[in-house]
Amino acid sequence: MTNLKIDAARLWDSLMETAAIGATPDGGIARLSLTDHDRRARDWLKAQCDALGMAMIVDEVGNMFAVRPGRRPDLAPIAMGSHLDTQPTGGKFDGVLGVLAGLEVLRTLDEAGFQTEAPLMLANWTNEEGSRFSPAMLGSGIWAGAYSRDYGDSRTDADGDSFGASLDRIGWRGEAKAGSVRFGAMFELHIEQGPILEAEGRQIGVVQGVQGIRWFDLTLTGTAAHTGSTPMNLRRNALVGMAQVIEGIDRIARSHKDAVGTIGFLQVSPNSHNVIPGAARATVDLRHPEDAVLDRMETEIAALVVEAAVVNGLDHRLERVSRTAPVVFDPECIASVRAGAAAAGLSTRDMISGAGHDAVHAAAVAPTTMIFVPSKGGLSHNPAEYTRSEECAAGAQVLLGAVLDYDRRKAERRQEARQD
Ligand code: HGY
Ligand code: MN
Ligand code: MN
Repeated sequence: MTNLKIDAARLWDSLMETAAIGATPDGGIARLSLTDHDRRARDWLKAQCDALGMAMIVDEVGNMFAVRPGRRPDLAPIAMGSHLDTQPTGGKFDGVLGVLAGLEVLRTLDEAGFQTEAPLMLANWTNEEGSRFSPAMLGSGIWAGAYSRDYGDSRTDADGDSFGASLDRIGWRGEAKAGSVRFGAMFELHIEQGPILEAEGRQIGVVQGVQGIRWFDLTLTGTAAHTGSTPMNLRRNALVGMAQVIEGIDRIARSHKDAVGTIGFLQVSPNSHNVIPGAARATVDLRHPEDAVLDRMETEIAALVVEAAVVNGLDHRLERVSRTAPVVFDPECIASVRAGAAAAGLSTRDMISGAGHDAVHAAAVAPTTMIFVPSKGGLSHNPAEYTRSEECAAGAQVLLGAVLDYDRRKAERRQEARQD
């Protein structure tokens, strides 16, 4: 392992510089996918990659891939990456740390004049959060073939604006076919977004995989009517039905060990003081490490929806919008993360990810793994999200070490194969 060291101050400066793009008064970031803020962050990243002389490939759903040549242009690149879009109540680190740590690795190698055998790649994936356009991890999902480009383009936000029109409006639809840009491995550094590393005083999470995730669109339809002149027994109140579903989903999730279930998005129509809600729309988010448990939860929730609809005289539609099975990351990539952490003298903890990441879809196509650093108070998707500078630097140092270790191991493997 080389004794190359990332520049912690430069990484922190880049984090704070990009945090200004879409900054909110409470110290967070609201940089929703395919908005002008997203465009400015993309423009910023491209300028940094241009300064390093890296060619940038952009695919037809806006995924960005910057390439640093290696000694062997014939080899598949080793990728690093994550996402620049945020939640509306986003923090300064979710996603962006993984992109900027990859940039810091490239800057460090460039300064040292160090060339890897395989090319290196830095990826920024479109629409990871899925807040403005559901589902989450949409750009990497289209790249991996989980969704079509047309499906992605058709997704609309709460105002009815489409993914496709928004991507064209910000001018970041590239020429490359989605999925045409390939890499040989991907390492994603990310904040843990949970309490474990901090609680156990461990510096690096060696991520083994990601739990299963399912999102559903739920619509309950009743009758909008006057709140003053409609007797209670004649109402078809969609919001009352939705309230019963919301409470029921929380109860069902609590009844399955290690499961989580949430309704985080709710639209009420017409949302007027003196009109009985005629329609209610929500997104259901279910997660668990085992698909079989998610199957059982899905069955229970479908029955819950029918019951709430019958009791309140409502029409109902429950549509599964996305489903990612539990993912197990690549053992060789994990071994390189361990080597990177050991070289940096950092304590580690094996864990699986509660949150979804683009690495979920990357893992379907190429050997992939993730590296976690602690989140203060386990908080994320909140303006108070925080990871200390030295923790960000530790993660970037492990990312550097892992990529170099992986490059070296692969070169040794090729050498051995030639000698056989
Ligand atoms: O939903 C997730 O887990 C990720 O933050 N998009
Ligand atoms: Mn993220
Ligand atoms: Mn997130």
